[in-house]
Amino acid sequence: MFIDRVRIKVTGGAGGNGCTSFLREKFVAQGGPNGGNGGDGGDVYIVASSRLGTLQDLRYHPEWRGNRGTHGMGSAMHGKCGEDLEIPVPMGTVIKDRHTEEILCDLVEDGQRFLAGHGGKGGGGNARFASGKNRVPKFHEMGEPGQELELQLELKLMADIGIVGLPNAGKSTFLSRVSNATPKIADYPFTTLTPNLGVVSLDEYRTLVIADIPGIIEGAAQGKGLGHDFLRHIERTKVLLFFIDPLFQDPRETYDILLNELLEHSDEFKERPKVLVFTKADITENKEQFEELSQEFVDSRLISSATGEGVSDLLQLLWETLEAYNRKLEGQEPEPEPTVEYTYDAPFTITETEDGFIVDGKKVVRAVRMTNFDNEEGLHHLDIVLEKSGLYKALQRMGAEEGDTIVIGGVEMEYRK
Ligand SMILES: Nc1nc2c(ncn2[C@@H]2O[C@H](COP(=O)(O)OP(=O)(O)OP(=O)(O)O)[C@@H](O)[C@H]2O)c(=O)[nH]1
Ligand SMILES: [Mg+2]
Repeated sequence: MFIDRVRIKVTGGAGGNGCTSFLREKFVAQGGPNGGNGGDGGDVYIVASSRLGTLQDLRYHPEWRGNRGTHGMGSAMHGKCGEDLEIPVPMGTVIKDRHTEEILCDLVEDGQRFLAGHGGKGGGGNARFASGKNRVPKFHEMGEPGQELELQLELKLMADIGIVGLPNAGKSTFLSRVSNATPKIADYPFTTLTPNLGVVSLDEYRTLVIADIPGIIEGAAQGKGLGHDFLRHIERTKVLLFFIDPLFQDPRETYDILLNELLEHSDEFKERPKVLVFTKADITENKEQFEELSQEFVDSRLISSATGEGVSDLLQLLWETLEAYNRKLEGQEPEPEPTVEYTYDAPFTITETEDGFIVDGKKVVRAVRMTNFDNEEGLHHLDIVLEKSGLYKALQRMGAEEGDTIVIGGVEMEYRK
């Protein structure tokens, strides 16, 4: 199976800054605060689209930044929110955290969305902070920076059809005949060492993706030969295509071995539609044997990749089998969640360091990032927010001392009791 893999960095749009301003009118000596709020930054979504087939485009565009909100202005004018941004990816894209490798989302359906970069909140203007205690606040909040995520996107190209057979059955030869793939072919076992994928065009509108894996031998499910590692690759294929060279050994025995190994690997293979094909029809003995075998295996086929005999009929049969199976699956699959959100919502976490503490947590980090540190009143406001969040109490319990360094959202502060 081929894996397409790219790394991208997504940053939500930054919120706009709030504004500090006061009403100025004739005959009014000092008017009230009227600074507007900044607009929220736009979110960034990763969206599955049936129009895309690979992750190639993202290779040339690894950084995505959301639209920022505009700043608030005087006369209580609020900033505009940034518009959301969409990153299109093919269906089947798995989104992982680049550092922890945790799977955050599996985008399966057309239009399914993953919120990868929350936009930052717009900062409050000074009008918002007017209260009985402080009628003329002379500070505003800064816009919150957007959430940043470094992601790894992986696309497993899923094959519709998986070919299983003993070594030398003629799997790779078939794939090279019907598709664009160019696997290695030779008359010794285990010519194929890694899976090959080929795309077969039946006509303008119908394509099949076929996977050819290394030959399977008896005991493969326990790790014999090479096939074992690759059984999991055909787990995700929808139709199993058995290839048997009748000349090699008793075909009934071969069929039992192949089926057994599959079932030992996973029960799921039981329900999977299977197509049985005898190969190398151009060899006279094979043709003779098939006359007898076809009585026993009534739905089996005989083909020759050398002469092309039976090949297009087989492709047609594979197409029909696949379509029937897809129809059956459609009735069974539950609707996926339309949007999955990445959240980091613990109130806060505190990690002790050599000279103090590192604090993480959405609310407190946001409050710090939105503070204008040049403004005395702004600092006082932050102090109140942190106090209310319970952070100071928690730090106290953890034994914080006067002068300790507290790092919140990358900003260093000194702890005072
Ligand atoms: N006469 C004849 N020989 C064939 C045909 N298909 C494949 N062969 C030969 O059979 C041998 C094995 O073919 P491969 O396609 O490499 O077989 P495979 O199943 O991929 O084998 P592994 O990769 O080792 O599992 C080669 O020598 C092919 O030329 C056919 O239709 N007719
Ligand atoms: Mg091969």
